[in-house]
Amino acid sequence: MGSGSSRAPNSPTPHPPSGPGAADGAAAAPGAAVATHCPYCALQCGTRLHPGAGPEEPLRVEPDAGFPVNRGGLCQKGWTAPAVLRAPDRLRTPLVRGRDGLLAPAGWDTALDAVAARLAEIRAAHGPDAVAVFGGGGLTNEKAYLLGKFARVALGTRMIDYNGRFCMSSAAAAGIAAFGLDRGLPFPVTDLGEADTVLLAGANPAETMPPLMRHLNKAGALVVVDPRRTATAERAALHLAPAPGTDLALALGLLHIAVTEGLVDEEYVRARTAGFDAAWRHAAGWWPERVELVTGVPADAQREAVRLLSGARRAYVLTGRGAEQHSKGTDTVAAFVNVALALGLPGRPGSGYGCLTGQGNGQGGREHGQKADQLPGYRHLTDPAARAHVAEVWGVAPESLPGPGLSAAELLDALGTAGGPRALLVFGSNPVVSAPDAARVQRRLAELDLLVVADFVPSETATMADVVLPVTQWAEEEGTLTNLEGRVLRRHRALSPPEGVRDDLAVLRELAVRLGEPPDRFPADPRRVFDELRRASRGGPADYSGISYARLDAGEALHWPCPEAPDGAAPHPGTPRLFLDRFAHEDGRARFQDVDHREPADARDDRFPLWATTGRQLQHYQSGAQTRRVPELVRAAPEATVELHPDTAARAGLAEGELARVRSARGAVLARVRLVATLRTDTVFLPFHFPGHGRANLLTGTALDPRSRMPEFKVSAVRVEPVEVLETAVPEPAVRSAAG
Ligand SMILES: Nc1nc2c(c(=O)[nH]1)N[C@H]1C(S)=C(S)[C@@H](COP(=O)(O)OP(=O)(O)OC[C@H]3O[C@@H](n4cnc5c(=O)[nH]c(N)nc54)[C@H](O)[C@@H]3O)O[C@H]1N2
Ligand SMILES: Nc1nc2c(c(=O)[nH]1)N[C@H]1C(S)=C(S)[C@@H](COP(=O)(O)OP(=O)(O)OC[C@H]3O[C@@H](n4cnc5c(=O)[nH]c(N)nc54)[C@H](O)[C@@H]3O)O[C@H]1N2
Ligand code: SF4
Ligand SMILES: [Mo]
Repeated sequence: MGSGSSRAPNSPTPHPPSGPGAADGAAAAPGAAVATHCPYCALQCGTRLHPGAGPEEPLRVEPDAGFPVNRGGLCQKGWTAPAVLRAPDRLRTPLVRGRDGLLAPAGWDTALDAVAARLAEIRAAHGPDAVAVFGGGGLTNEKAYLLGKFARVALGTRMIDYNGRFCMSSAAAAGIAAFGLDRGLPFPVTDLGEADTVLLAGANPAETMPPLMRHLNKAGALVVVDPRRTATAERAALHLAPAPGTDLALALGLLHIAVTEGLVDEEYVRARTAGFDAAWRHAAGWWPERVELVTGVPADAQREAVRLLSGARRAYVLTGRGAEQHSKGTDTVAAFVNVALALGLPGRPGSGYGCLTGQGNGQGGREHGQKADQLPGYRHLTDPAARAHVAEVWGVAPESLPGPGLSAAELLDALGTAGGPRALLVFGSNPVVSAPDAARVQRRLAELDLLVVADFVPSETATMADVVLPVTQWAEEEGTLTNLEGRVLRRHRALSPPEGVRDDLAVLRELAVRLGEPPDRFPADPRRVFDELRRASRGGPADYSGISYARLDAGEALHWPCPEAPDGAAPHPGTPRLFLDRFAHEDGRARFQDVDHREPADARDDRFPLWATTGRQLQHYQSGAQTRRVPELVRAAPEATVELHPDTAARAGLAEGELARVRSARGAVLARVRLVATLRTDTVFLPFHFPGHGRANLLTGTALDPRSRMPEFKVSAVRVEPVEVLETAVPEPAVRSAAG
């Protein structure tokens, strides 16, 4: 991997000097490199794509040395991303399920007419909420915005949510409660390199955001909180390995130590916060030895963590999915934020709290209205002023906008049930693999009258659909994404899409027009959609009104909020660092939150004596729909695995490389045993990137966080057992039959 080796020695080129023709949406001149960004995670590493002179020539991607987030680095997924553009099974024509139950190629008009007609029928028979929409945090800002508008205006449904609910929603809820605003990192990534101490709670960036490690390696001490000794933990000055689901107790304990050892920044707490006393009431009961009993983290290690943070001139507390994906994820993040507040970190230059947002547009995707309770600009759907503003931009009556609907897991679980949605449109997610209790989700999808999936590969969800719509990929389209530090970035078109493929914006427009919307209301040109998004976001918490394609193409680094400047005034420079003077609550103060520890939804017993936790490995991205189509990545990580301590494996009668069955109260997974001597003996780990019987989500449950509605991906009670080879030939779970 090119860790910096490909950095041009003395040419920090501005990013992005748009490729030829890029700005007007035409494909670049043959062979010319185009500046764009990696299609995968929220780091949004800057890249240059060399399209090659013809369709037979290899596509080559290289890191952009001038982009500060990755500075010439890329991970293995980024280097190999072009392979998905030419995946042999790439979708190139719409597919419609026929009377014989099989998906068959169809023309665009046939497919779109059929979808629109079925949607209209279902709506007429069962009301607008019978049609649901499921979006994704990988969609550009323009797509996420238009998808939300499509649901609220063209369909008139309350039922829209997206996979970000499964991602950073607990951190978002805790951040809004604490600071009055949710921007994953309220400071640029590069600030992290100046830190003396960084505490990472439940994040493994050495595998999930490798170029971020360049910044973290420059920092002083890393403190890693993870039940596993991950590649990130290997680089830490201190590794705390709590049992899965016990971070809340640990964070309460850290606050306890800060208070009892006199390390609280009292001046800061007095001047900039509220609610300390209520938070302390609970933390007072979490002395280090009690925390050790619950978490397994030695009392001395807890004290050392607090000393490393409080003794630092500049320090950060960061959370990842390991702390957040719990039925108490919001309270867990709140407890870590409480620690950061007690030590006076948030809103101080060179210090702070942040959440490492995950998906390519995980930040922008949560701001522009594909969320159940939200309107563009991170506005709230129940706020009358927000409804009036957005309705005016959309040219509809505020009363016509539906209210909030169900959250992602609840929405999926309602599909096809009495009174639940009868049709679902999926844009940018593969819930058959990635949703909790996946077998149940699969059964619900099979109950629908109509499932429509827009994708560029036949994902596990697409292969269940009645209609599949083939769409463009990153290198074939224009748009914007907002990375984990709230910086808005341009995606540039470098290639013409294959014939027969349309982009998501065009698909939404075509469907809206067929549902009777005026064509002007659903522009398909990304620049026009972005200009409308700017107006819709104006005055909201995530204000993009001062951002334009022209400013971004000129290489400006614009972090929201970036309001439009009054006539004649200099353009707003954007806001790389938030909260330096005040937090976003009306009184300017941050809030300590009053939280206490509680147990996970599952309990261990004789039948299920182990904790299973789930997450990621370096080579694969999410449900694997994309990376399982890259030969180099598949060779390195071909199949589902389960990490076990050698003693745990021995007790179960399993050895390295054997096939294990991991079973929870929901279902069972087949996975290859990997022995990991540094793992806790009460914990096993499965990546969730694999399909079929290898799906980690056959184990997970639908217990939800009461505030964020986040499922409990990170703790399930399981047992592990050997599998006789013959037994593995069980049939795959049911697929859909003919269209209804
Ligand atoms: N290679 C790769 N990179 C990715 C992605 C990918 O799929 N693959 N996806 C992107 C996305 S969308 C996201 S959200 C990010 C996620 O990035 P991360 O948050 O870094 O990823 P995870 O592996 O889900 O979880 C991080 C760690 O949490 C630990 N963990 C499990 N349970 C607990 C617990 O109870 N407490 C604590 N403290 N830790 C626990 C796991 O052992 C794991 O090492 O990655 C992004 N980058
Ligand atoms: N057990 C367990 N489950 C988890 C997690 C975990 O840690 N453990 N993590 C959760 C998290 S953090 C996340 S973010 C989710 C992610 O899980 P998913 O939502 O399934 O994410 P992806 O696999 O990225 O699926 C995106 C799909 O949309 C397609 N796609 C990509 N870009 C576009 C586009 O622009 N338009 C359209 N129409 N399609 C597109 C891709 O080809 C792919 O099929 O998984 C969650 N599930
Ligand atoms: S770290 Fe993320 S954005 Fe960067 S190359 Fe890897 S997957 Fe792409
Ligand atoms: Mo995510």
